[in-house]
Amino acid sequence: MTVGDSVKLERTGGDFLLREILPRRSCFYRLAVDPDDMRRQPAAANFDYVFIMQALGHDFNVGRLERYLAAAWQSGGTPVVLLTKADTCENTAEALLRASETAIGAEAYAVSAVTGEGMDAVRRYFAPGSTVALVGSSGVGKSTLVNAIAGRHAMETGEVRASDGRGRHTTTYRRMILLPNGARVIDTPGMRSFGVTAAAGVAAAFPDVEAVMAKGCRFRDCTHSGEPGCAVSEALKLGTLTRERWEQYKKLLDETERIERGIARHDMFKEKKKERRTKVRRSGKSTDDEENF
Ligand SMILES: Nc1nc2c(ncn2[C@@H]2O[C@H](COP(=O)(O)OP(=O)(O)O)[C@@H](O)[C@H]2O)c(=O)[nH]1
Ligand SMILES: [Mg+2]
Ligand SMILES: [Zn+2]
Repeated sequence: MTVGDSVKLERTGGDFLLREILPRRSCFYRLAVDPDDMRRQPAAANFDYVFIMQALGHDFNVGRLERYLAAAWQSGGTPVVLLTKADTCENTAEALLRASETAIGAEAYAVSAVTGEGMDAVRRYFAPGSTVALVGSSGVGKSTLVNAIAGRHAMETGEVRASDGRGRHTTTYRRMILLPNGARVIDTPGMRSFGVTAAAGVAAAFPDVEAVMAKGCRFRDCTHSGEPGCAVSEALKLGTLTRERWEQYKKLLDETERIERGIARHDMFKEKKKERRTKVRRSGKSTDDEENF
């Protein structure tokens, strides 16, 4: 279960029992990579838009933007790119152009919570009944944006730490905010790892490359590395596809396939582990033994 989920509850006496997580109309996944686990982990569900947020300056990164875009297109929501902290950047136009070129089919804006730049455009996404999920690294201004949109201090911002004598810990906070007009916003905590976990997302993030591939190469098993009649080579020569986009597409697809294989391997491993436990249980050994697997 994740933030934004709708669930079916059943009343049992004074308690409620979670019966079912209702089907999600959209879901943004991150990649959980523990030493002994690798899986898709839902980070937010049932939103209409995904705001991919990067701070102008050091945080702005095209490669990371592409990864977020692939994951966002795959989520079922509509990606929107926000370059935040425009007030701190001398040349927002250049970065905005780069972002727009990268995010084909998505809107991109430079915004500032300090000067209010771009905020009118952002507000339009918060129509009554609409849900927006915010994704991006820690510190890019997600919570600040929520507060600006909500017009009140709904989220803690900055270094969200408090001390209560038992050491520092992150303050707990609500992650889905209902705005007065009925729009909702989901604030996700900064993601250290996220992953594009299906090739479909990569295809959606690179419609320019997909269009070239759709033309078809002379050989059905073309590797696009210099064969005659290759649509990709031709597009690269004509300049209708840039070398950078093509290289990034291949890289991301490669990475995605590796992740998919990794998840499949871990799934198989978990399945085998379960089978072994079942066998142990059948053979009547004590449950203590199960812990050894
Ligand atoms: N200059 C400037 N600082 C901002 C802006 N938005 C957020 N910040 C600051 O960036 C820091 C991190 O913001 P926060 O909203 O907590 O980021 P989050 O981790 O993505 O939720 C805070 O100190 C904010 O005051 C902005 O538009 N301009
Ligand atoms: Mg925050
Ligand atoms: Zn080819």
